[in-house]
This record gives sequence, C-alpha cells and structure tokens, in this order.
Amino acid sequence: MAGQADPSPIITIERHILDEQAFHPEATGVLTNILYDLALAGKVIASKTTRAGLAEILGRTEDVNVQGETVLKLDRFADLTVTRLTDHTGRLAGLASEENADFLPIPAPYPMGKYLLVFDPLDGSSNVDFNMPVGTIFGIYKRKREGGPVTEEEFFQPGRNLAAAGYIAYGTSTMFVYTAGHGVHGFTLDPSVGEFLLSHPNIAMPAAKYFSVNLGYQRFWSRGVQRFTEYLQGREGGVQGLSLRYIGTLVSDFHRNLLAGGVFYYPADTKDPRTARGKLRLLYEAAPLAFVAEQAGGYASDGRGPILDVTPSSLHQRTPLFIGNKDLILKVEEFIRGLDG
Ligand code: AHM
Ligand code: MG
Repeated sequence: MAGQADPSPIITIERHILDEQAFHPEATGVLTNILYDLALAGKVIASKTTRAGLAEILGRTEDVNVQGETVLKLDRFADLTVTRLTDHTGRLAGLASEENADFLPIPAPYPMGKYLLVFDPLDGSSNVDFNMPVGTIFGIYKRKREGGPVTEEEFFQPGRNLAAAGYIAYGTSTMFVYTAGHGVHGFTLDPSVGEFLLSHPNIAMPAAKYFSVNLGYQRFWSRGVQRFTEYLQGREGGVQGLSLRYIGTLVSDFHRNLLAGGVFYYPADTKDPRTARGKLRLLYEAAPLAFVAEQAGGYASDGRGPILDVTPSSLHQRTPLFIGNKDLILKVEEFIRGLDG
C-alpha cells in the first residue's frame, strides 16, 4: 500500500552492512567492504564444499586432474579464496591465517589499507571427508600504526580491539554471522539468487540447552574441568536438562549453541603436549568467536578470565576455550579457581 513500510522487507547482507555503517559516522566504508568481500568468499567456498566428495572422482587433491589443473585440498582452496578476494583491494595491510606459518603482507603493487584480517579458512577440515559441516572464522583489527610495512607484532592485539568478527557456517545451508559491535546478525545464503539474506537479526543466546565437548578426553582434564562437566551433567547440584552435542567443528558447535543456548569447551589436557594449553588458536578461532558470544549476551573464557582480554604473543598460540552462556562459563572459572589452584 502506498505510504506504508513493507512489513517484511528482504534485507540483503550488502544493505544490512551499509545500514550498520550509520552507527559509525566517521566510517569510510572500508570495513563494510571487507565484510562484503568475506561474504563473497563464503559463497565461493560454499559452492566448493558441496562438491568436496567429488574430489576423489574428478582427481585426487593436491594432484593434477585430467585437465592438467592442480586440484587443491579444500582447506588450501578456502585459504586462497579468502586471500585472493581481499589482498588487492587496498583495504587490508596484512592477513594471518591458520594455513600459513607467517602472516601475509600485501603483495606489491597493491595498495595497503588500514585493517588486518585474521582467519581460519576451513575450520573442522577433518570433517570434510565424512560430509559433515565445516566453517570459516574471521576477525578484523585496525592496524596499530598508519603507513609503513606491517610487522607481526601488530597482529598481537587482544580481542577487545576487534573492529568486526564472525564466521561462515557451511551446513545444510550456508550462513554468514557477524558482529561489528552492534549486535550479532545472521544471514542465510539463498542459492537460487546467490545472495545472503538477513534471517537472524539481533541474535541473543537463550538459556542453555546443550553442552559440547569431546568427552573422550575427559580423563586428561584438570579436576576443575571434570567437576564442571559433572555439574553440566546435572550431578551434585548441577544444571538439569542439558543435552550433549558434539560435531567436532568449532563453528558448527558454537553456532548451534548460539541459537539454541549452550556451552562449548576445549580445555587444556594432558593427552598430548600440543594440547597442554588447549587445542584451539587464540587469534583466529577463540577471539573472534568470543567477540560474537559477548555481543549475543554470552561469554568466553580461557578458564581464568575473558578470552577478549588476552594479548597473543604468537600468531598460532593455543588457548583453552570455554564459550557460551555467561552463567555457566562463570561457573567453570569458579571450579577452576577452587580446584586447580
Ligand atoms: P582445525 O582448525 O584443524 O579444523 O581444528 C580445530 C577443530 C575445531 O573445529 C574442533 O572444535 C576441534 O578441532 C575438534 O578437535 P577434537 O577432534 O580433538 O575433538
Ligand atoms: Mg579451526
């Protein structure tokens, strides 16, 4: 009807990100465009994940196929997709990814921008062979200096400095979820039009329904983490009614708990020296999701305090991660303080 607002407008990700820019009158649109570049990367990676099972038929990965082209493994493909869609735009000054030991400076002759991108291109990649969901995690920081070559040290910023963060979940549908500090918003890819449409505005975590952890490692955990697990199972005054769900892809486990309520944790353990300080990476896994969790009313901790307050001292630093409903994450901090010293 003339003069009346459409009661259910279709909001594309482009329109939504642009509208968000209104919260920042000083904004130049650069951050907006980085998010849009990442959404495009998500579409490209999503189209590839749906064909992942065909790699065996069309050519073995990292091998040369019948057309003489190299067939990349999906995690390598995802890494290159994000890099190639973002490194030449003049928006970024450098990128750090799980796939590369060192950060990537912007290659000459492309112009340098003022943001740093950290990302895990294909989280949960061990699930690819079994047709299980995977994801991409990203965080965007402003660089500490203006101009001049980027140093590794500039990436060592606490999550509190994140300008924006989020993830792309490649599941039964593809979703792009992000925050730029004004709530968490989720978009679902409509494959028929090739566009992300706003499906989950202003996500707020409901009361916990699930807990997600690899219980197979329980005997390797500290007393405090064991006690927390008993608490979640409803033993000795614990919470009642929680159900266990564990996919083994952080993005998917986190995403479910964000929408349905719940906690995910991957504590430090004694099963392997590599997980003595946890398995997950602070910079491009824990910190971006911690920002999303806090923006949705949740909380993320390393068991002692907020993940967002930890300053990394190396690009691939690992951290214990407890993330989800705030009351429960505060509870694990209490158990760890009381039982682990
Ligand atoms: P990845 O980045 O190499 O895929 O490893 C991280 C993944 C997370 O997505 C997931 O939460 C965890 O590893 C599962 O580990 P585990 O198999 O030890 O339970
Ligand atoms: Mg990962």
